[in-house]
Amino acid sequence: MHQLVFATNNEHKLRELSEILKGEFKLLSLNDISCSDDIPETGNTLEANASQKSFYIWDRYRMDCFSDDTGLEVAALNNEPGVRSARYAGEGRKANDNIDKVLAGLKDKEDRKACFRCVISLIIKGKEYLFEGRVDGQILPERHGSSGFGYDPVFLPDGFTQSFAEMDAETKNSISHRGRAVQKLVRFLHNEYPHLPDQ
Ligand code: ITT
Repeated sequence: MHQLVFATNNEHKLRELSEILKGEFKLLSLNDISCSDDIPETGNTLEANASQKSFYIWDRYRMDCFSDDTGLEVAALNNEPGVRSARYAGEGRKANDNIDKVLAGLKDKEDRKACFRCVISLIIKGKEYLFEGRVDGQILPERHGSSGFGYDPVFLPDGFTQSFAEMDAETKNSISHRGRAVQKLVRFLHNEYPHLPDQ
């Protein structure tokens, strides 16, 4: 089975993608390749950050790899937190603080529309390909559920009655921003690189 390094320091993402890609690719974590660096993310867009993370690995390890950068975009907050989603409440703050800041910003606002956008940068044999996935929904007035991570407890995807944090992993992955971007990546690899060598 072909190996792909997933350039992320986020264990939740790693778990999600191991589940989605099982049977398709052997996923290697940064730990598996003995990389303990905190990979920089200094771009102003999801695309730039995803690229930066993938090339960080390609430049140093010359291994096929991918990374994703994800943002929650809330319409009434001028599409914030966006590219700053991980650090919305400040450097080193927790997901709970980020959620509190979004909820505070939406207090008294009627429009609670939001979306998650995920951009994946894939590098195969040194060439980069980008894939995007998006899911639209609403920010709930309070937290619901305890699965998932990040903003999941306050995100209600359109057409569903459960927040991402109330869904089982399979349901979230089938409709989520990351799940959709990964489906594109898998389709692309099957079509364009059907004979990647086993490693
Ligand atoms: P890496 O860059 O190491 O992959 P990160 O946690 O910094 O990990 P991102 O910059 O892509 O990841 O994500 C920004 C934040 O957006 C992340 O920390 C979460 O709080 C949130 N987030 C990302 N994906 C999410 C999801 O599927 N559900 C809920 N929140 C999510």
